[in-house]
Amino acid sequence: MGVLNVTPDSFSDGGRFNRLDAAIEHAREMVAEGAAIIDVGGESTRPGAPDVPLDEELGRVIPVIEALAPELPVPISIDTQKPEVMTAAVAAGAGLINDVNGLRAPGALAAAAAAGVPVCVMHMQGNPRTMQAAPDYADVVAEVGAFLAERARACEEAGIPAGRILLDPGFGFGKTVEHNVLLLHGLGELVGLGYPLLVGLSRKSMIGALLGLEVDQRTQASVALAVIAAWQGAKLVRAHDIRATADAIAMAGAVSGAEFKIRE
Ligand code: 7PJ
Repeated sequence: MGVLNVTPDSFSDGGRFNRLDAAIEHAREMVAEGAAIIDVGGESTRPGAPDVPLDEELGRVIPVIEALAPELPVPISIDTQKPEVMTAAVAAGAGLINDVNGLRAPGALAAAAAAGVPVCVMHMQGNPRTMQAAPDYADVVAEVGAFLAERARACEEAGIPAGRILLDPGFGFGKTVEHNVLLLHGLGELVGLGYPLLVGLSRKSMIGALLGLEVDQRTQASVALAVIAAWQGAKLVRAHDIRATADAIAMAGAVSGAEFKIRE
């Protein structure tokens, strides 16, 4: 899943792709490099980011989705927490709803169910403004797992079929570096919930904290984290550096496939 930020303030590409032409060009490039989904987001969720008004978010994402949907050979996903944006984005051609808030906003579950597309529900402790102040867990893997199981149940009760639900542990969303590391180490437990897992580790601050690298220096470490996640069973990896990530997880897939064949 290639990240297409259309925010003026997104932390990892500095808002370079906020203009329509540049956004379309970047999406094409990511598809050419191996992206299977393009994730369009108009609401920065970096720690401390201000809330984006509905009209402004719609104005950022809808023109991009309308331009991309007819020409891209892959589905477009909409990264939003707002039910109105989910509905409008799917009407404009988006084929997946990606909500870092786990469809917890009033009306989000109903909007996603009515849209009739797959959803990704992510775990976050707190909200983007405050989440990094004091993340706290007794057992991060168990607590994130329980939350995701509850959200999957809520989705199914709202009428979203199990086969259209993806889960995401939400790396960096209300988690310390240690929480993120423990969560990735224990990812197999979340795979066991029985829904495909999506992970987003690309360029995240845990890499900065562990290696002392700036955002534009985190490609190699991001690729390593993507492989670790894929090796443990994650089905989708959200990333900025597509060629490197796609090649690396293809290698992980080739080797895990070989193991499967030998056992047969
Ligand atoms: C994620 C996301 C993630 C999902 C962002 C960033 C922050 N959606 N949107 N998972 N992260 N599903 O890219 O660093 O981890 S925005």
